[in-house]
Amino acid sequence: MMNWGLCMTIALYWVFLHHGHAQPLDEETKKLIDEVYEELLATFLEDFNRQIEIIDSTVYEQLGEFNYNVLNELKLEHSDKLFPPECTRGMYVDRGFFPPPYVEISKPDSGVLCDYVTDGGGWIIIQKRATVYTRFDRNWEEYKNGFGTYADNFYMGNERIYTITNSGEFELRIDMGYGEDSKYSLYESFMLGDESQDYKLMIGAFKSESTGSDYFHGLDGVKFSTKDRDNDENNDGNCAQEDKGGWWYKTCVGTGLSLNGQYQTSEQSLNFREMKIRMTA
Ligand SMILES: [Ca+2]
Repeated sequence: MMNWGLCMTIALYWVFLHHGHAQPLDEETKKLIDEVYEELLATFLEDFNRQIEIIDSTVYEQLGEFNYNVLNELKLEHSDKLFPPECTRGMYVDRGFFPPPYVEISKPDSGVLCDYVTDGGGWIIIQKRATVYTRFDRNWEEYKNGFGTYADNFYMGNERIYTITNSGEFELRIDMGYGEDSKYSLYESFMLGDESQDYKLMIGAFKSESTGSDYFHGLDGVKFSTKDRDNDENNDGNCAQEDKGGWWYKTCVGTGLSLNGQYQTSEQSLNFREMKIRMTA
C-alpha cells in the first residue's frame, strides 16, 4: 500500500514534468526578472563605485602621507621651508624618476620640480639648463607658458613664476657649473610683475656669501624681453634677439649675461645653470 507522501511526490513530479520545467516563461515573468536584475545591477554598480572612491581617496591620502614622511625623514635643516605651497598642496605621486637633489611633486593639473637637498632643500626650480639640446631662442608666448622637460632643460614660464612669486615671499638661488667647478648666487628676494607689466623683475639684495656673479645687477624693475617683444632700453636693437634668449635686458652688454642666452659647451664656460626659488615668508 502506497503512503500519502509517496503519492504526493509522484504527483508533484508529474506536474513538474508537464508544466513547470517544460513551460516557457511568460512575458510578465520575464519582465519581472529583467526588472529585478536591473535593480540589482544598479545597486551593485552604485556600491562598487562608492567602494572605488573610498579606495582612491585612501590611496591618495596614504601616498601623500608617504611622500611627506619620506621627505621628512631626510632630517632637513629647514624643514619648515621644505614645502612651499606648490610642492605640498594636492601632493599625490612622484611622476618619473629623478636622482637627488630632485624630486617631482605633481598636482592634478601641474607638476613642480623641487630641489630637496641644496642648502636644506625646499627649492622650486624655475629654470634648468644642463645640455645643449633644448632651444632657448623662443618667443614671448613660449616664455610666458614655459617649455622643455624636467629631465633635460626647461623654463617654467613667466605666468607661473609670476603666480608663485606673488603667493608669498621668495628668495632666489642660481646654481652654476663650469666643467668640474660650481658656483652659486643668492638674492634676498625675487618676484615678477604680471603680463601687463611685461613680467618686470623685482629683485632683492645680492647676498655677499655668493660665490658666483651678480646676474641681476642694476636690473631691478627691468621688463622681460624676447626676440619678438623688445622691452629693453637699447634703442639700436633687441638684446633678446642678439643674445638668443628671453631675459630681463637693460642694455646689450655683450652676450653671456643672460642665463637663457646661447649655451656654451667648452669646459671653462658656464655649461650648467639652474634658477630656483624658496619661500621665506
Ligand atoms: Ca631695444
